[in-house]
Amino acid sequence: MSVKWFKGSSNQGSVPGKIKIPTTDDVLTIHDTVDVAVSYGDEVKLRKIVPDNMGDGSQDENQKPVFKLQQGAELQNIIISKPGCDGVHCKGANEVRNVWWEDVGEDALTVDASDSFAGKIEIIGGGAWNAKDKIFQINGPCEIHIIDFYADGFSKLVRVNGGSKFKVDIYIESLIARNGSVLIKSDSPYTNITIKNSDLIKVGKLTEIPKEAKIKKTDVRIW
Ligand code: ADA
Ligand code: CA
Ligand code: CA
Repeated sequence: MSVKWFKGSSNQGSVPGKIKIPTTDDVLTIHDTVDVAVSYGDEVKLRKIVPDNMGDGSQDENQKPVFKLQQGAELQNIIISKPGCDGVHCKGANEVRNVWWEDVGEDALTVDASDSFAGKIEIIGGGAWNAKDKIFQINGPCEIHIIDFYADGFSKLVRVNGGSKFKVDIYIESLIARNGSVLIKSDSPYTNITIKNSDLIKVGKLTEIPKEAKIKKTDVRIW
């Protein structure tokens, strides 16, 4: 099928409806992490990736990532099938467009940076379902943009690695998030959050962040 972009947020004054994961007839089973140096995924056609023997999708931390994006690499038009394993790892300055997680494994996407600034990680379009814990796990300083995204079922949408104190800028626009506990959790006082034009449906809390962290929100609708 050709790709239909998901445009987040209702902006209609009513609760946005549920959306379903797209389907495709292009299905590929993989047995090891796909290491992406430059780019992976077709311009228009969606491909579903089925990870085999790479982890069981539980909370076990030793599962393989489905994709590893090297510095500057991009990923587009992908469905990551159950069991999800350790999702997508981003080394830095990555673009992740129209990527769908059918059933999030240990987590969906990790910013796999340590001490040095990982640049801007852009997640545009796509969605994730059924995360037992986290969707976006940030393990190093970066700027992360989450735009036109759909999330249904999570403990945290974004978690800055527990106990970390690095600088992180989190920009969220046109998100629909439903059935979650906390949208953003961080222990870093250098957390800077912007959230615009988004709908939160049955989400327990917007943030768990230190008092020094900054948050700016406009047009956030809580249902
Ligand atoms: C847990 C764990 C971290 C890291 C993270 C992840 O938070 O404590 O060390 O492994 O998960 O990246 O999944
Ligand atoms: Ca984890
Ligand atoms: Ca993980």
